[in-house]
Amino acid sequence: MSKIAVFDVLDRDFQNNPYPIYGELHQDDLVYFDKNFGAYFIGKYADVSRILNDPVFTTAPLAVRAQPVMGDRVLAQMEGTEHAQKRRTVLRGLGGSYFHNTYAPLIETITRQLIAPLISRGGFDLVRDFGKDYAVLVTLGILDLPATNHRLVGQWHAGVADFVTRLDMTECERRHSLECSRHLSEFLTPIISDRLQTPGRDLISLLCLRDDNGDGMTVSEIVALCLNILLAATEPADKSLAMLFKHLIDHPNALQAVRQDKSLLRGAIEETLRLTSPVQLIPREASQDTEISGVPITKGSLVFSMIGAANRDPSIFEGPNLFELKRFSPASRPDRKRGPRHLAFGAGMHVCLGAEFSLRQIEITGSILLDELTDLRMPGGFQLEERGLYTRGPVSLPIEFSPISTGHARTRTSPEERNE
Ligand code: 2IO
Repeated sequence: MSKIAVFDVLDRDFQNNPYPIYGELHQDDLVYFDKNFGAYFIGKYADVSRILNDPVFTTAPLAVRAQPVMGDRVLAQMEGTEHAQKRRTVLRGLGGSYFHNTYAPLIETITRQLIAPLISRGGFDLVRDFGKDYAVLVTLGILDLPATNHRLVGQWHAGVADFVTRLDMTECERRHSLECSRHLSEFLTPIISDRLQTPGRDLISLLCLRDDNGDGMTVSEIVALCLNILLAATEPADKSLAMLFKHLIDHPNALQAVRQDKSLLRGAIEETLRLTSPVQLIPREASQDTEISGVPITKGSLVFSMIGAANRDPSIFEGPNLFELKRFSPASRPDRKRGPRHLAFGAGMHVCLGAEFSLRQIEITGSILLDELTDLRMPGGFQLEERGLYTRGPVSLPIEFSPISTGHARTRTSPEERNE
């Protein structure tokens, strides 16, 4: 049976570096309880995996945490046929031939256009100079939205993301977030109305389709799903990309191996997501009295699954605090078997539907950056500062490299042009 331990999620040391506290949780088999939030924080892999798979734990907390800035329900709040249908629609719009024909070239173009002016500098900040713009531009591309004011959209996104993910919002900050949400929905509404009239082949148009009876989603439901996609696609992208490069630069052998064999990149991304999960928490509510590892949990309790902690559970992952390039490459594992899955994308019926998309996205961009930036390093003495309890990532990642003399980032990507 686990022991309950007092926990202050806002504690400065924990915010600066949660990993030692996750270590104590595993070592002493603890269930954390934060009195101020009246919430449990659960970090054992087996418990987290059960919570995310057990219908006793509902997504009810999203009604207060997300719905006010989303304007309507997000996918994770839905169940049954409604959930299955809408999830299928979004998945269809993200995958299959769409990815190959539309998104892959788009991601490549955005990546090349953004690094083109940075390459000759011999160094830039992978978060501030690249990642933030990159994350918003790819998301706007997914929704086929105009990129003209992408910095402004980025600011609105940040306001909305704060509302969903910050645990210490002041009244004034909450008002600002609601304001950002209003701006975003004013940006989206006329575009959605247009696509309801004359649908194209983009993801928003798929959401606008009606069934044989002429029934479909309302504008407010479509706006909410677009905001859901906007947040879910933008928020983790720059964080995952920057941490991938941080880990690779910290592990020169891994960096060298990935450069030589690009098929290792996918495993490197998965290992990055495990070790430094861009989403660290998933909130749930107990819909009836239950227990977690023997600790009684009463109906109505708020329970945070600490997926970032579960991903470092030593009973599941050997050397859990180490970056192990080949941990998720079955072909290169000694037993050639697939090891345990990480929980960075969640689990159960609400498991991230953008998982495959995001892996391919970071794979495309990571591969281009590796090709264009040789002799990668971070400035001497650089100290990584990560921020965020719910979503977490570096505020800055300065990188230096030797500008390559032969060739430079191409911004032309059409096959005709490439075969010139
Ligand atoms: C938008 C938190 C970035 C989701 C969320 C309220 C619902 C859901 C998640 C992820 C990541 C975001 N929750 N995506 O944790 O859609």
